[in-house]
Amino acid sequence: MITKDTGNYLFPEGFLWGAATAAYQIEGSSMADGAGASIWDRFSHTPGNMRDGDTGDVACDHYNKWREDIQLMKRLNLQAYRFSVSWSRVMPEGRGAINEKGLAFYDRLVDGLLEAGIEPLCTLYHWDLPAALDDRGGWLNPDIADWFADYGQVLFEKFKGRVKTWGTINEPWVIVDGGYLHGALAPGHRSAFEAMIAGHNILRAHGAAVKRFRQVGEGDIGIVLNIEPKYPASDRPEDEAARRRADAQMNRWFLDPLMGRGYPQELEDVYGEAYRDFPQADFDLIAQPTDWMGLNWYTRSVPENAPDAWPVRARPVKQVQHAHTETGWEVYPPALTDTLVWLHEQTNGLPLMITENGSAWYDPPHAIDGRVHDPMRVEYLKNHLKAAHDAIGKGVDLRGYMAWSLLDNLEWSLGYSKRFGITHVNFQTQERTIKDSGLLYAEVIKSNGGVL
Ligand code: LGS
Repeated sequence: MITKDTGNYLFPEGFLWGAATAAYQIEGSSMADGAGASIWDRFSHTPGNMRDGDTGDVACDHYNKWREDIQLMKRLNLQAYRFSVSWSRVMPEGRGAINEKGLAFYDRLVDGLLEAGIEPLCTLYHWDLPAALDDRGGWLNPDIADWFADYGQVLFEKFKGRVKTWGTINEPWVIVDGGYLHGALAPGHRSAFEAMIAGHNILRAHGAAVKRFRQVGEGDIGIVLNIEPKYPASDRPEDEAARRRADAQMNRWFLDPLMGRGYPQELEDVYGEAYRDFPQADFDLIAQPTDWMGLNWYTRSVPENAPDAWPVRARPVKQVQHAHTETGWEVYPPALTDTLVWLHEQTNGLPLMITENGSAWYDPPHAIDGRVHDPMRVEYLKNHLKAAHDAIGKGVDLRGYMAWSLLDNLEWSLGYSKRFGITHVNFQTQERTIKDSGLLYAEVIKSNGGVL
C-alpha cells in the first residue's frame, strides 16, 4: 500500500479528469422518439439472459434527466464526460434513414456539456448494435465495416467542431468473448468460428470509421481496448504457455493487428480449426494510424494451465491475499502501472487515456446520515490514481482519467445488482446521491491530484 504524504501526486498540467457511461446502461427510453431496437433490447427481454430479469427500459432515465446529470457532473468538478451514442436511436435500421429526433438528443447533450464547460468524449459503439443489423448477420457480416463508417460519418459531420475526441469501438474483446464466444452478452452466441469472424469485422469497422473520419471529421480518433495483464502463476512451462495464450486471446488479439502486427501466433493455438487468416488488405485497413488509445482497466489475472477450459485452456488462480470487488475481481493497483508502461511501449508512445476504471461494491445510502459511504471504492480510486501517476513518472504519455462510472447503472447481464457509480442511484426514485468516492474525486480534480 502506498502511504505518502499529500502533494506527491500532482498530475501534469492539462490532465483531463472525467467520468464515463454508456448509452444502454444509463439512458432508458430506448424505443422513444422513433428509435429502433438494439440487440440489448432484444437480449434483455429474452427470459433467462438477465439477472433478476432486469432490462435497460428505464435504467437511470438519463434520456430525460440529462440536464440534471450535467449539473451533477459540475458538482463533481468533471472536466470531461465520456458517453456513447446509441446507433439505433440515430439510425433505427442501422443504415439509411436518420432519426432526427434521436440525433437531437445527443445534440442537446453535447451543447449542454459545452455550456457547462465539460468536454464531450464520444464513443460510437458501446455494444448496442441495431437489431435490424443483427438480422443481417451483425458483426458476422463483412458489410458492417461500411455500415459502421456511414453511421460514424453522420456523427462526425453533426458534431464537427463540438466533439473533438472520438472513440470508435468500446472493448472489441468483450463484444466478441461475451457476444459470440461464451454468449453471456448480446447477441448471446457460442461459437469459436463466429468469434474469429466477428472480431475481425469489428477491427475492420474500426479501420473504416477512422478512414472516414480523416475524410469528413475533425479532431482526434482512437479505439478503446480492455487490457487485463496476465501474470505468471508459476515457472512451469505449461503455465507460461497458458499465460501467453490468455494474453494473446484477451489483449493481443486486438492490439497487435491495430499496431500493424497481424494476429498473434498463439491465437491459432487457442482457436484451432476455427482460426482464420484474412487478406493483407484487411490488415492494412485495420492498422489505420490513430491519434490516441483508450484503456479500460479493472484488474489483472494470474492464469494457470487448464486443459478443460475452452477454448483458451487457461484458468485464473484466485489471489486470496488481496481484496476482491463485488464482481469477484482482484484489487491489485500495481498492475495498472505495469499495463500503462507496457501499452506505451506496444503503441510506440501513442497518447493514452484511461477511459474506464472503477469497482463495484455494495453501498446503500447510510441509514443515519443519508450519505453513501463507500470506503472500498475510495481506496480503489486513490490507489489506482496513484498507480496511474506512477506510470506517468515512468514516461507514459497519459492524458486523462475517466472514472467508471458517473452513475450506478445497468451492469449488462448482471442487471442493477452491481453498482460501479461514484454517484448512487436509487432505481425506485431515480434520486442521485454523490458517494464518498465522488466527493473525494471532486477534490482530486480540484487539486489536480494534490489531495492524493
Ligand atoms: O459496465 C462495464 C464495465 C464494468 O466492468 C462497461 O460497460 C464496460 O465497458 C467494461 O467492460 N466494464 C467492466 N469491465 C471489467 C472487465 C473485467 C473482466 C474480468 C473478467 C473475470 C472473469
